[in-house]
Amino acid sequence: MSPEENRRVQELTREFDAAFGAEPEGVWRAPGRVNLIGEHLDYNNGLVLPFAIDRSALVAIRLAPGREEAALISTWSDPSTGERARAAFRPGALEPGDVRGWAAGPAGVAWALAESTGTEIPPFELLLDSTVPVGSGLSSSHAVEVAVALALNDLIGAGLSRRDLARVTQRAENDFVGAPTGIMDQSASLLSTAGHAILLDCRSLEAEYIPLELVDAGLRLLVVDTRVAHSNDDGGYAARRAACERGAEQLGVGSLGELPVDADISALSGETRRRVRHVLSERARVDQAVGNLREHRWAALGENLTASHVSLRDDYEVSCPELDTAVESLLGAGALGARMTGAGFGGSAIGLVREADVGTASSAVVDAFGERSWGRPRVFEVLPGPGASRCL
Ligand code: GAF
Repeated sequence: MSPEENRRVQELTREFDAAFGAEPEGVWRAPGRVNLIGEHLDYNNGLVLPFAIDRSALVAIRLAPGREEAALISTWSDPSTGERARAAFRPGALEPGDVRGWAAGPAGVAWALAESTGTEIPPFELLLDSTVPVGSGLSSSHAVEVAVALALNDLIGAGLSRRDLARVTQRAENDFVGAPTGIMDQSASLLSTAGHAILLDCRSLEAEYIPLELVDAGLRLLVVDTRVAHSNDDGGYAARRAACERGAEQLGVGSLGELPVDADISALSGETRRRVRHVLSERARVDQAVGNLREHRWAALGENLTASHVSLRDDYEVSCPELDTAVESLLGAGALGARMTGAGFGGSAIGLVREADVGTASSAVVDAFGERSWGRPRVFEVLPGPGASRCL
């Protein structure tokens, strides 16, 4: 845990005591993620290459069986007002759709954990804080769900493994929150190790750890949070997923992951063909990127990232003007490569930038947004951090 996280844990514990009149039973942290490459491949049974970032959700929790309802407080959902958001629900009587907004994730996890283990979840008191910007495409909501899942798993003694917990949090997202997401984000948060990207097989959840030795090579990964809020439950994500399923069916396979990357897709047409073309070309780029990363071929890795963006923009059609402008500005300022990361439709872009170019690249993006009268983007560096853990 970093000194900064340590400070946040102490502060959260103090605030928990002030809010609930008792110490928490523990504090758990779960990081957000950046996906280096392999976008929209998880629900197509492909390989993805994310890493946990050095920004995290923290939850302090205490089981409180004497209460009628779980009581939740968040310092995170609306940092602009500085006000604490509050929510309450009965963990033993939850049905999908019952809880909306920021508390839907924690409620969904309680529901999915109970459904998966047959254990009744007692009411609890929870205080949440996060440094993963909300709606930034850096897996802010998955980080919260993973922290809550780890905490409840420990506190009720469910004994689920990290891979089981990834499936529980996916169930919470899919069946309770109503977002038809894949399994990459929670797996990255649960399975990452510091200093590495994780080459994750999204069907088996087998992971291979690839050292991400950017800093030694004089490189940095910049994140541009466009502040165009993105959401995975507003139809665009589900439509992409449906197009992939349609394409697989028309090509006579159960999933696009079963096809060779050079499969003949001429039987497909229009939108379905473009979506499938992205999935196959992205799978090939993941293989190339892993080779380039292992061999420290940084320029070639940069080209993989930029080609991924072009495919997401033109074939998968999940980019937006702000993401395209971020990518073009980064490249114009000398980035080796840049792409949107995450689902798209807003959220964040990343750039692989030489250390000496960090200032110029950041200013180029901010200036480009200013010229278009868009809100100021948040630009910051990320490092590959450790996966989720108990910190108290
Ligand atoms: C979102 C989803 F939550 C992931 O499962 C994944 O599909 C990603 O978009 C796109 O690669 O983050």
